[in-house]
Amino acid sequence: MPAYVGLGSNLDDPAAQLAMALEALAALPDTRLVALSGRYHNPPMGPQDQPDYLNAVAGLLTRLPAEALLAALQGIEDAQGRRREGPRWGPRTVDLDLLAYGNTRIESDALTLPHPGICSRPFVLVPLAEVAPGLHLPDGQSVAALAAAADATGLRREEP
Ligand code: ROI
Repeated sequence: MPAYVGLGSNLDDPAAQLAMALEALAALPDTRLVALSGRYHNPPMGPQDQPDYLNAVAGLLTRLPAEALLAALQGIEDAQGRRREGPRWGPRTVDLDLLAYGNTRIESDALTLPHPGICSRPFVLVPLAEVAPGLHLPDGQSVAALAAAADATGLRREEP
């Protein structure tokens, strides 16, 4: 199954946090890391009294069920010292969001797919469109069209 993961960090050397998380994604069982967007610097969405974020999107091919993949992502976050008791929308060492899992729609207590933040977050849409320009959300919306229409003010792609 193709799956897309949003990565974000704004604490403890974000570039190193993303690199570590990518190594962990590449090492997941029954999973291949097949695509990686550029890295985007951008100001925080939410409370502004926190450092800027580094965001990227990874494309996976996986045989893990969505719930197992989500649990694995949370395991990677925990291994990198993610604290969950901070303020809502506070700073984080690493955040791994399961954005889409094939065309699956899920609404359970544990998991909503596609991720409800995709459409409103330029720092998700723009890198997602980079790795999956032909992707459509289950409701038919084109990710490329959403990204082209997004307000990318403040989103700065890192030079390779
Ligand atoms: N803001 C940006 N720019 N990038 C993120 O990854 C991000 N993640 C979050 C909140 C706190 C909502 N803000 C963010 O979880």
